[in-house]
Amino acid sequence: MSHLVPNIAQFQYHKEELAAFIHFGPNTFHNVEWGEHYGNMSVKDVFPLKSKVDVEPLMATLQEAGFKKVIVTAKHHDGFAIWRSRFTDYEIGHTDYQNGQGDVLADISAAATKYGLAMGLYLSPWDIHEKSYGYYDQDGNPLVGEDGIPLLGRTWEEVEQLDAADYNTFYLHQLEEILSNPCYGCNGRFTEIWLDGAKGTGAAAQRYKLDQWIATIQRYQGRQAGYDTDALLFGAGPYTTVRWIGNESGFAHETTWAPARLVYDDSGIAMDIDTNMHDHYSQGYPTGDVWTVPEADARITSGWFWGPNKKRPKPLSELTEIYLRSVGHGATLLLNIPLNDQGKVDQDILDRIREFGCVLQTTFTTNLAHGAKLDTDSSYKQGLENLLDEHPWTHWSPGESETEAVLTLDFGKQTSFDIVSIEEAIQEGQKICQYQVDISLNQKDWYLMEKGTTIGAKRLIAQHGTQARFVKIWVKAAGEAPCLTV
Ligand code: FUL
Repeated sequence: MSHLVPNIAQFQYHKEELAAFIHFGPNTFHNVEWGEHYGNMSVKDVFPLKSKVDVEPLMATLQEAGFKKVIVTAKHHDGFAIWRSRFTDYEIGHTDYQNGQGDVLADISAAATKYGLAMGLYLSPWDIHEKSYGYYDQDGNPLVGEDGIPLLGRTWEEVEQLDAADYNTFYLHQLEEILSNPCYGCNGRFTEIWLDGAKGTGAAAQRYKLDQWIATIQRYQGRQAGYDTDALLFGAGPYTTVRWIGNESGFAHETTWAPARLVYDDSGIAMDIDTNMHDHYSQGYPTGDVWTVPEADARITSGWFWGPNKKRPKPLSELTEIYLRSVGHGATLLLNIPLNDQGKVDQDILDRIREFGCVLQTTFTTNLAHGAKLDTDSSYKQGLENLLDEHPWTHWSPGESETEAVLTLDFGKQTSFDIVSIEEAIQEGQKICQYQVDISLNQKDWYLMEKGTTIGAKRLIAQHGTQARFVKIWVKAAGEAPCLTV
């Protein structure tokens, strides 16, 4: 049976687990959170920072805490470009930032490169400021209604011909401007592109030519450009390889599958993906057509952007809960860290990131399984050591016809631990649909620690100060052998 498996870039992202978002732009200076048009305000007032951003402390802290990537809002919905864009005046070169000579995206890129953090690009498709957004004729009359349907019974071809300025071309130019410039990205590379689908109600209708955008992205950042992998794509319709988890709290559902299904139009063309979204969770499907990394985005403060009343970092306990319910539910965690109006990160936020990293390191540095005796009830015991070698590519599964497996760990004496971590060898596909973990002091009386459904890239079962000598892990895959790794 052949399986849907992640591509190398997806596999790596699953294993990296942690990425940081950086939201920074006009909203940072005006205590605004979302979708603002700054009206007639001069561009110098829209973005008033004069001195260079100071982001090296952030990169150093993230790197030390175990984060592997930063995704930066080069342009948010307000349309302001934090890089030097020659396609608009609404950009950093028209402000007093470093006397009009500076470039925030280049500064952030240099700092990320220095600390070896990969970079992702957030370039909002919805652009409130750009005049070409939407469809208008030479005289400024709308060609498409707010419902997205062409007015006066025109066809889309007619609308596009009459459209005075084409937004898709504008967006493509900006994309190309960033992706072709080696000053942007980590050593000139972006490994993930975030095509945010958010758009305000009442905003002009605009169709996005995803095919063209994606071809451009991969031409500069994918295998075509000589890299080993294509760039990961968020919000890219049928091309999506990283999917939204369905909420902004950083929580993946208890049952989270990586596969999603393609959605076709009447002529059989794939238009989008169906991620099985219910009640603010995209759960994915046990079988599907496309592997998608479930990415749980969350905020370290209460907002995406910094502001005087939204700058307090969440308590450590909340961050660890987010980690357990994102990474521990088979997703990756994309945690937002806002830059403040001085172009740096508040010290108490930096401290919280550091504490978070320390908790992760102290929790996971000692793998008690290393000193334990590992056994299975399966007749196929060969390769069990692969579950202890810390190597993500090696794995173990029971005999081919066995759809269930029981693993037992014996620590030799009563032992205290906090977390049981189970990983599926997702390079063979995601198959496990049920698990149960029991603990015992004597191998006769067993106590249920937890039972549930999916494992995926990682399942974390946390219970502070658990005391046991034996741990029994039972997993079941649908119709075939489960495959585990560490
Ligand atoms: C959303 C946006 O509307 C928010 O402002 C933020 O950027 C978040 C990460 O994505 O769709």
